[in-house]
Amino acid sequence: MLINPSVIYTFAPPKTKEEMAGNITFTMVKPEAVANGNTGAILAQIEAAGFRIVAMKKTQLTAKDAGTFYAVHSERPFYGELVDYMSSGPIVAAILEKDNAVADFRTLIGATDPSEAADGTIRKNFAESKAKNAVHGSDSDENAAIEAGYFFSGLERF
Ligand code: IDP
Ligand code: MG
Repeated sequence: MLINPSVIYTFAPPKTKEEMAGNITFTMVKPEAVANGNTGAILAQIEAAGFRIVAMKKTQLTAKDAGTFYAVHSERPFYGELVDYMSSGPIVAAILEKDNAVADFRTLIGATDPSEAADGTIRKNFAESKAKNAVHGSDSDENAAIEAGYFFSGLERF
């Protein structure tokens, strides 16, 4: 595409039509699942369920990063434990695309507490505990867009 001088360009990440339609969600494979060698099996289950990986990276959160990401939980009693845990080792972050992505991904991962998660869900298969529960999944289209933007620029989305 040629640069059009009559258009004002910004560096805001461009939204794909799938994002505009709310068809993305954001996930992390959490530290214990990465450390236990379950990243590949979890990603395979995600792809087998029909999600397309739009962006992905392995990184490690600082306590500040984790605190910002989970700021909505800052008044909860488990916040300190959550921040320590989520910054304790590498995670794998990804943007996922599918029709009805947020709700379908929540179904795929299962309940927060793996003892309450349905059979076959990712948390039932891989989580260690309510805190170390293998994966994150966005809880709304709005938060999916915010979380995806926290980790990935427009240049990292394909
Ligand atoms: P979610 O991940 O299923 O959306 P949230 O209630 O949003 O669950 O909590 C965020 C994360 O905080 C959970 O995935 C889990 O890692 C941790 N967490 C939630 N509740 C507890 C708890 O009661 N004890 C310890 N950790 C918790
Ligand atoms: Mg949540």
